[in-house]
Amino acid sequence: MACPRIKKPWDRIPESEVTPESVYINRREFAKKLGLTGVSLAPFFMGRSQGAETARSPFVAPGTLGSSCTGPYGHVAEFWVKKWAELFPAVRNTRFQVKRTLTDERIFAGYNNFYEFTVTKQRVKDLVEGFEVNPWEVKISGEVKKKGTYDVDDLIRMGKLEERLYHFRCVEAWSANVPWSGYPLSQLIDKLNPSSQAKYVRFVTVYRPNQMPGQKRQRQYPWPYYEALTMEEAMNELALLTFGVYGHPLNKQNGAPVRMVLPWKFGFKNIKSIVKIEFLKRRPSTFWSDASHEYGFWANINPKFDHPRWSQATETFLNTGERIPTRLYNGYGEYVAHLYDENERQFFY
Ligand SMILES: Nc1nc2c(c(=O)[nH]1)N[C@H]1C(S)=C(S)[C@@H](COP(=O)(O)O)O[C@H]1N2
Ligand SMILES: [Mo]
Repeated sequence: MACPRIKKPWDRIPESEVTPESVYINRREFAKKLGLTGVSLAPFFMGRSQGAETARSPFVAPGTLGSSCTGPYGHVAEFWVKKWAELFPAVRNTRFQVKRTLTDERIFAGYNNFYEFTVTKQRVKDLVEGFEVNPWEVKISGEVKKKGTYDVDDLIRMGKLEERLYHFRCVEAWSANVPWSGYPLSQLIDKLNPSSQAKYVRFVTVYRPNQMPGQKRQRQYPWPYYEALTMEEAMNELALLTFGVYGHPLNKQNGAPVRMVLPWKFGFKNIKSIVKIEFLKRRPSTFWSDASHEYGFWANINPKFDHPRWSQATETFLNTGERIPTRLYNGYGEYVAHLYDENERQFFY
């Protein structure tokens, strides 16, 4: 069965927003810069034929890489590509702009934190192939009127899908500019009608050790992955319930079929492959704060407070390899600064 053709999202990005560097990446320069920062270069350049590397533009539309819509970088679930053909690509909300270029999808989708599969970022894309993302249901429970089990196909239609360019920042001090497709979580919450008792929202990732080798092998972690937000954070307009990336349904390695994107918080709050959303009276713990004292509940990005293992003053931009300054709340202070005290270390780890 042929793959539906996916419109390349960068077709829709106005010239003025994309610098020429994004169209042609000087790989050697990029490698050198990354090398200097201590990030391994291997992920981006290995495992592909050298000939193809030089011949092909760095942008490759998912779905053009292989016969089953799965390419080396774009493990898109064909089922959702077809089912959601009329929803993608979503119209871009131009209120959200990023500095610099968009990160090449082949880079962003080839360098993943998804510990359910492996801790080796460049290997996640290879291990997700057997991960089944349809059918997919999300259970809504707790202090909320419309409890129940929702098919993700119903969930995606409960809000108005849009595309947003967000700056994405991992606590490991790398960052990317990514076009996500989703709708504000607040649109779903409004429809679900939580009670006045609901003060926190908790999310849980799927538990499938047979499809997720890391859940079997890394027994030190409290699987399945779980995260949480205050109700105020969940209702903030930046909090995006996300179903797509680069103009198509999410790649499996990016958290298909549904994940959270919270651009003012470190990457680890951006929970992937969600199967449960709970409304709670009391603050629950989170996967990373239970796994390690190095991480806390808030995890807001702030260049002033260093993580025990990574300085947060600067970050490596995954596209050009540039070292760039980290911005308070990742540059989203106008939306979230009123929620926290930027001088309190507790808000950052
Ligand atoms: N379920 C789950 N969600 C997760 C993770 C994970 O290991 N498991 N890693 C987090 C971390 S540390 C980061 S940086 C981002 C990475 O998202 P990406 O691979 O789409 O860039 O996902 C976050 N969400
Ligand atoms: Mo991360």
